[in-house]
Amino acid sequence: MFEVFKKIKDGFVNTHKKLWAGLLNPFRKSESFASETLEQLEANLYGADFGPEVVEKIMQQVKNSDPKCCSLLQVVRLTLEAMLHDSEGTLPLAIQQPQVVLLLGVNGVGKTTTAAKLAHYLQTQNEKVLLGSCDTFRAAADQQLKRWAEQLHIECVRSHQGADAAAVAHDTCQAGVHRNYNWILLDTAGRLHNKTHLVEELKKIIRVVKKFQDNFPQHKWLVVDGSLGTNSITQAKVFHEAVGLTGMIVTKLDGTSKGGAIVGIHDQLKLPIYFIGLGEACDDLQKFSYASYLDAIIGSSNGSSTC
Ligand SMILES: Nc1nc2c(ncn2[C@@H]2O[C@H](COP(=O)(O)OP(=O)(O)OP(=O)(O)O)[C@@H](O)[C@H]2O)c(=O)[nH]1
Ligand SMILES: [Mg+2]
Repeated sequence: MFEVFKKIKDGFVNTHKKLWAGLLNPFRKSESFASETLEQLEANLYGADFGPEVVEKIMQQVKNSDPKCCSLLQVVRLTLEAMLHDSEGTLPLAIQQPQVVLLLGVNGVGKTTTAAKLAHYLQTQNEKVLLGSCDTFRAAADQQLKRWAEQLHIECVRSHQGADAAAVAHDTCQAGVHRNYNWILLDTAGRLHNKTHLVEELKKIIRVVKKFQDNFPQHKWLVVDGSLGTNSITQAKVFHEAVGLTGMIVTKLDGTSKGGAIVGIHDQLKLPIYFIGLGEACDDLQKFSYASYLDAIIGSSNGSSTC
């Protein structure tokens, strides 16, 4: 447990620095918050990429709070806790029905790597996992997932370059259902959210998968590159409108100074965050816990209840 938190803390160290730079003793209660302190906090919040709406909400709370009762750090933490209380996705583990996950998102955000990491995570939870390589667009994509699957000893349904992605999704579900897999993870080709015909392809995959069972795919998760910060909100909205997303995975948060984007993205989309990616290795995927995230970027919650 300690190791897991260390990884999260290390991953968000730059966000932590960005958030508290130039703010002296943000954990101390005082007579009043100096105007320079408020200006610095606001600049830092923008720097850590919380996004304008979240910054506005935090600044409002700070201005409405009593500095004699609450330190700056406590107000920020409590405000973010309230915004994130419903942000954690819960995985339905150890259940009868196969769970189909469609991983989608724009090019290079980390879908294929995340499919492998997620498969590895589920294996550690004693779940039986099948991968489907529905990125038939690039030959290299299929090879990438094949390598991961071999390394992790996980079965992977594949086809050839140029094959119909929906047909691969179909074959994967067929194999998964007949052979009693618990999880069927479908990696898809990166596509720009504004390229309508590519988004149509995604809809076709969903239609085909639905034929197996009406509630397939139960999970349509957008993979978002966390290092791009709140810039990802626009693409996320387009995908959400097109396919009705059920959750998100935010990748590449290791080393980013834009870790505040997690709050900004969740605030705008209200989608649960299932996992965060903190590196390129198969065990660099962590279940999203808002408490651990806030511990990493702000500090422990000790004393916040006195506010
Ligand atoms: N540092 C870091 N790198 C990551 C993370 N997740 C993925 N990557 C790297 O990001 C690059 C792109 O990852 P892919 O998994 O190929 O991304 P993709 O979305 O499948 O890409 P396309 O299929 O081309 O759309 C690779 O070099 C990965 O190793 C992460 O959490 N942290
Ligand atoms: Mg890929």
